[in-house]
Amino acid sequence: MDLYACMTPNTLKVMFMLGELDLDFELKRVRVYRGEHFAEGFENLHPYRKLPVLVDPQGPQGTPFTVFESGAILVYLAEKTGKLLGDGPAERSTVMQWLMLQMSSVGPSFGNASHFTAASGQGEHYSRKRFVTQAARLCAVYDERLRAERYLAGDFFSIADLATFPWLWRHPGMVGIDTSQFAGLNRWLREVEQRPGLARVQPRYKALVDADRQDLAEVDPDLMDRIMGRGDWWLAD
Ligand SMILES: N[C@@H](CCC(=O)N[C@@H](CS)C(=O)NCC(=O)O)C(=O)O
Repeated sequence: MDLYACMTPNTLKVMFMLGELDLDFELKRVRVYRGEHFAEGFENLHPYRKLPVLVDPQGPQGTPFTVFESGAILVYLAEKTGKLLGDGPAERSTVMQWLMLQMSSVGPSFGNASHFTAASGQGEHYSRKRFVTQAARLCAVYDERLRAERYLAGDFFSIADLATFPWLWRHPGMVGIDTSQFAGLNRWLREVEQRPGLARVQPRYKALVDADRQDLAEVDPDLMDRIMGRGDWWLAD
C-alpha cells in the first residue's frame, strides 16, 4: 500500500494502524511546505488536497483503490482485515461514536488550538482561548471515559483509540493544557504508547517530522498563506 503523508497526527494514526496490522507500506512523502499537494493531479488523490491518503493496490474489486480522510482510512483498513472494529452492532457503534468524536471535535479543536497558540503569528486572543478551552473540555471528557473503561470503546483496543492517541499524546502540552489531574487519560496514554504497532512505525514517522520541519523552516511565506487560507488567499474579502 502507498501512504501519501506529511507530518500531522492524522498521518500518525494511519501509520500506527498499519503498524498494528503489521502491513508493509510505502511512505510517499508529500512536501506540503513546497506546495506539492497543490500540483496538478493531486486532486485525484484528494479533492480537497489534504493528507493523509492511502492507495491500496488490491482494492475491493482487485484494482487500486484510493481512500482519503484519516478516519475513513482507518475504517477501510479495519473492514479489510476484520480487525480493531469491535464485534457486533453495539461494539461497532461504540467504536464509531468515539471515532466520530475524534474526527469532528478532537482533531479540529486541537488543530485550531495549536494554530492560534503557535502558528498563526497574529496573536488572536479570542480564537486561542476558544479553541484551547474546547480542547481542555475534551481532555476532561476523555479522562472521565478512560477512568471508567480501559479503552475508548470498552475493554478492547480499537480504531477509536488509534485515531485519538496521536492527538491527545503531545498536543495538550503543546497548547498549554495541564493534564496532570487526568489520571484516566494518562493511564491510557502510557498503555497505548507501549503498543508494538507504534514502535514499528515510530522511527519512520520521526524521520518524516524532521524532514517536514526542515522544509517548514524555509517555507515561502505566500505558500504558507495559501496553506493557512489567509493573506492574498483570503476568499472572504
Ligand atoms: N480531516 C482530515 C484532515 C486532513 C488535514 O487537514 N491534513 C493537513 C495535515 S498536514 C494537510 O493536508 N494540510 C495541508 C493543507 O491544508 O494545505 C483527516 O483527518 O485526514
